Amino acid sequence: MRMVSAVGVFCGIVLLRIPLAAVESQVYHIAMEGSAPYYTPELATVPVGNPIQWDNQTATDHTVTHKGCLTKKTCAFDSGSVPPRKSFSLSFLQPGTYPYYCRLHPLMRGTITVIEPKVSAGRMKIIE
Ligand SMILES: [Cu+2]
Repeated sequence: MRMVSAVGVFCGIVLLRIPLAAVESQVYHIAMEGSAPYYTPELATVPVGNPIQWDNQTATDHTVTHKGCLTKKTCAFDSGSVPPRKSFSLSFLQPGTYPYYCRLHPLMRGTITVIEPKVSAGRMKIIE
């Protein structure tokens, strides 16, 4: 009986570790929608290194354009037109706050905040 319990506890630990590893590299999805707030979530916080993907769930084209691309400062990303049912992905952004909008519909606005790995490292310490 003791052997069975020990195996059960061991398997439990292994199973807990698999989902944690999956969360680390998880794609962060932002939906493009036809009504406010248009980009859902409108304010997104993503740990550095996590890919970010915008999914166009509407019937028209949209863009994901960093504000700096229009102000001629740093242009961190500009998707170009993303057709219906298509996506735009970013694999890496430096930590910082990135306001963005749709070139075709300037009312569509969102903000991505990419945070330092310290935050997720802190979470790992609590779990272990
Ligand atoms: Cu749009």
